[in-house]
Formats: sequence, C-alpha cells, structure tokens
Amino acid sequence: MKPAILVARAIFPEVVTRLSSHFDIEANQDDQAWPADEFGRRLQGKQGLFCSANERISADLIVACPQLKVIANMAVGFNNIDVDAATRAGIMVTNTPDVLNETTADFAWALLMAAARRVGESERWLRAGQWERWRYDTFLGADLHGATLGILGMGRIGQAIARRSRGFDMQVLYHNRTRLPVDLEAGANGAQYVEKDELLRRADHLVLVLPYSAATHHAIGAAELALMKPTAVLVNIARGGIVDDVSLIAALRERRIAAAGLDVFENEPAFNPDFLTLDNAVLTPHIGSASVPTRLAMAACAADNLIAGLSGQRPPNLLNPQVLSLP
Ligand code: 8YV
Repeated sequence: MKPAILVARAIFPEVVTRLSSHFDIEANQDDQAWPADEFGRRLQGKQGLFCSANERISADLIVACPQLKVIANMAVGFNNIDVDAATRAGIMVTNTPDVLNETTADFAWALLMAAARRVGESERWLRAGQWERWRYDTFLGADLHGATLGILGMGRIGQAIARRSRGFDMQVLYHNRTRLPVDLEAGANGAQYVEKDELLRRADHLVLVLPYSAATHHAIGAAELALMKPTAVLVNIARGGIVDDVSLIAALRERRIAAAGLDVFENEPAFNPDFLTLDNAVLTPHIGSASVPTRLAMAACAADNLIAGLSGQRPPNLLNPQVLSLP
C-alpha cells in the first residue's frame, strides 16, 4: 500500500502526477485554502504533507496527527512550521533552499525600482485619465544608480540582490548576524559590513532579507525607521513580522521615509488595510519566488524531499536531522 499524503494547495498537475505514482494522494484542487479545521481533519492519518509557507503547522496540529512522518514545505522559509514540535514528534521537516535565490532577488529589484520611481502610483494616475495634468514635477522619484544600497540579512538571496547592484554602480552596505568571508563580500559587489544603526543611517535604499524568528521580530520598528533617510525606499521581500507594520504605515504617511515596496505583511493575507491608503507603498501578495521555472523547481524539490523521506532515505533538505537518531 502506498503512503497517504496531503497536498495543501493546488499545485502543478505534473507534480501531482509524479506524487501520485508514489503516494495515495489527497490534493486541494480549489483556488482557496482549506479552513484550518478542515485542513486538520484532512491531515488525519496522512504520513506526508506537501505544504507552502502559507500553511501554519502548529504544535497542536502536529500532536493531533501521530501518523505524520514528513512535512515538505515548498518554501525556503519555515517559520510557518513549529519545527521543535515536529522534532519532538519524530517528524522530518524539509524546505526548498537555493532554487529560488535568483528569482527572489529579481523581485526585490522589481519592488525597489517600482517604489523608487513610483511605477504603481503613476500607472493608477494614467489609468484614471489624469495625463492632461502633467507638470515638470509629476512623479519625481529617487535615483537608484550611484546610490548606496543597504541589505539587512546577507544570506544567499541577499548576495544575489547585491550582485545585481553592479549594473547600477551602487555601493553596497550590509548587516548580518555574522560577517561574510571576504571572497563572498567581493562577489556581492564588494559589500561592506557595518553595524545595523550605521546601515539604517547611510543606506539610500534598504532591502530586508532576514529569516523570521523571535530574534528578528520587529527588527524594523519606529526607532529603526527614525534612523533612515527621508528619501529612502524600504523593500521587504523576507517575512511579515520583521517590520512593525503600524510604525511603517505612520512613517510612510508622514513621509519620514519616501516609499516602500512590500511583498510580505504581518498577519498576511489579512494585512493592515491602512496600507491601501498609501500612494507611496507598492504592495504585492508574497510573490517573490513566483516565476514559472522557479515555482516548478521548488515543487520538484519539495516532492524529492517527500519521496525520499517516506521511502526511508534522508531527504536532501532535511531541517531537523536530529529526528534520524531518535529511537
Ligand atoms: C513561498 C517564500 O513562495 O520560500 C519562501 O520562504 O516565502 C515563498 O517563496 C511561497 O509562500 C510558497 O510556499
């Protein structure tokens, strides 16, 4: 008998077909998530879960599903999963690192350019038939070329963002838990390590690429925003919760920073509606990794992890190898 798995969201048909040859599969075919209680019910008796960063896998859910053996998250970030609880329950947890670095870095630039050059705002104005009102100062924005780019969180995606800044003749400053080796700094357009406060003060534009944890919760709040330049653009492609959204809304409204490009929000998808009142915020629904090749690669990677884990092999991207040594 094949192991039973649950696929929490609609995914590529070819991935469902591949999974079906290994597993007895129950897959969401709708364009909506299952409500939490229904999701919990459907997960009962399943040995594998194929999920995205949008599913919250809590300790309670884990305890309620004693048959579960592998949780394959189709995302690099895994703060949606209580990994400690999974480890205690002997459940392998996997993610999809690396395959999305370049696509997510591209998207950080899309948001940075759109926010700095007021793309969304000006498009709305054009669509509203306002072009006759053009003046010399219509939609003046900030330059990126020659500016100082700040990167908070200099992992693989941060470095991919920094590499792209070469083409804009930018200087790169970064702050990270640990300083990069010199060769990686050189590869990241000569990125220079600075303390966090200095980064906030000196960056013309700041991109957040931190993983979310208790330690990074509200890493950018009122005090940090107060250090930034009034001409600065802030981009968050990392996770909601890294920024204190109420403080950011106030800073944008009072023009204490110029603009923001935001792909992630606290409590998404139920994000703070005050963002919608701000012309100087470009808002996207967590699509940083959403290119066809990258989402296919992420899905294939999550499937590889699930297939390996449920066939007694070590999954390539196992986050909690401690489970392998449990009795
Ligand atoms: C996910 C993400 O795309 O990889 C991550 O950490 O946040 C995104 O790439 C998306 O939520 C699908 O799981």
